[in-house]
Amino acid sequence: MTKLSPLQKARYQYTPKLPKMLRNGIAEISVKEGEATTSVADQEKIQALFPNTYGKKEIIFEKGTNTSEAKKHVVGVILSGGQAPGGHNVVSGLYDALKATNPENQLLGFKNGPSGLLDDDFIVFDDAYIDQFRNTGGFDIIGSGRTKLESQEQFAVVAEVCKKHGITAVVIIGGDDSNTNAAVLAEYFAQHNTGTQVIGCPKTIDGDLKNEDIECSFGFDTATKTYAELIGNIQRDANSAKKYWHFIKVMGRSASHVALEAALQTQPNICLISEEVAAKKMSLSQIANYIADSVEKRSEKGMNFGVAIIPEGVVEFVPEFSVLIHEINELLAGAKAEVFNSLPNWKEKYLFIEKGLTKESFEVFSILPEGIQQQLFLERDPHGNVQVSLIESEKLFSSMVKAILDERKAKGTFKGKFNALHHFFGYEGRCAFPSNFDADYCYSLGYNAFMLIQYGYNGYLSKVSNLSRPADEWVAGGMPITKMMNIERRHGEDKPVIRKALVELDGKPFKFFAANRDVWAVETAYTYPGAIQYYGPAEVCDLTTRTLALEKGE
Ligand code: FBP
Repeated sequence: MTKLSPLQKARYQYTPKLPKMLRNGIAEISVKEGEATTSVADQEKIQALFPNTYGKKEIIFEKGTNTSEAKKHVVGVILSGGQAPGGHNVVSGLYDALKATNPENQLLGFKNGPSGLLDDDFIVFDDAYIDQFRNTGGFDIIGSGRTKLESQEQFAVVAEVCKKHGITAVVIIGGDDSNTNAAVLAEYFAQHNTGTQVIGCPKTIDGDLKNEDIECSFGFDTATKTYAELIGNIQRDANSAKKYWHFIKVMGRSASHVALEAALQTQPNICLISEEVAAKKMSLSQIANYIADSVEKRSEKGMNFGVAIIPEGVVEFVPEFSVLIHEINELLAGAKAEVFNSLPNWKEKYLFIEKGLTKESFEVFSILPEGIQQQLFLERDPHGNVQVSLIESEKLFSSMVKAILDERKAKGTFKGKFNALHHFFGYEGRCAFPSNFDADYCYSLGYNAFMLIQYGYNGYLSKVSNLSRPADEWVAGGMPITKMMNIERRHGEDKPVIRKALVELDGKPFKFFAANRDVWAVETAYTYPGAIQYYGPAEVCDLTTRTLALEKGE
């Protein structure tokens, strides 16, 4: 038997907090239906694509007599996509509600993400198994995966698997893509009268699955607190040693919510926000000059150190860089990749690139450090495209800043020192022990998901809101997934998808940051959030993110 750490033992004993209306016992949870819904945009098209699940009503739960149909449920659950702290609590909340309703009910955990449903590979949960995972981080309870469930053929296989095991509902715990697919699967089940329901739960550390109904995706709270702790520690180190500039890339595949939240918690000298870079059409050298200005101003005050946060997806938001990536993808399309790869050395490859790119894109390419140039041609995905997320943008910007400062030094305008160190924080936060907020939120999402199943809803996202208030005041209910959808162009086709939430430049979190960052860029205004606290006063342990608090006007 593996020896448990004291915190692991203590977290097993933690009782997650439920919203008040879910605390009265299953027999006293009644449902209140609200207004019929419409999609956020493209209403006619979405309605035509989802004739059976479109326009359903928003619902909330309240104290009252449980009027749901008494029937035995066999529920299948999957974890989909990247890990996010709290996934285990969604499963344990779902399990507890399901067993509290009827001990005969069963929960099947399909392994390794959506592929588990296709391969009919699952375990049947029992108390002993679930108890090993309560309030712990990770998705190792059943594993996760990125297989997409989106074709009619796949849906037919899933329908067969559900029929074989008498599965009455499937719960999909995932991000915007996985929940989009959950909505399409729900429509398929309704259309084919399979009798199986589909319920989604909003997961992703990236924080980009949110809208007027979903206040935040789970995992964002814990992951950002973990990164903020590390960034705060680095800031202390920088301010102690006074000799390094730290360039810290943080996860967030495209949106910059993680970077922004980390900056709100730590007040670094620089934080790039990809959405702003795109809106202002900033070039790579504009960004590098912006950082170099901060380095120079701080050095004039004797501070040859600093911290810059770089969101993982930023380069894709730089217009000239996206054009360059597009041209590189074209340059190596099909057989041309073989020609390129057969060239004997980098010098010849470089000439090939020079000939193949437009003048403008070659100019951008030529200012990149050689390591990054080579990365653009080495790291390809299975479709032959550049994997932008693998680009070490923290190194890209620090070397561009160095080149600018060297020039300024030669001209005599920069007299300070610039030594850079690099970090990438992503995987460090995705499986942390969930904060009390995520432990409570996730357990509530799972518990609530079973209530939606019990009341017969299909194609709904488990919704828990009023999250900036204590859990007691949270509101539990459900929202049709189609309400969050619009039509977007994906791989050359119009597709119904849940709209991804990027950082809003007129939103309160960004505005607060923008109003303060000029001071942070020059002064040492660091704040130190410290490690996540699990035990102690609520104002230290149960608070959620600055983003949510600012969005709620608190
Ligand atoms: P999800 O959108 O699936 O939640 O994953 C987000 C994320 O954590 C990003 O922040 C990151 O870019 C990506 O996953 C990394 O993916 P992988 O785990 O496949 O390396």
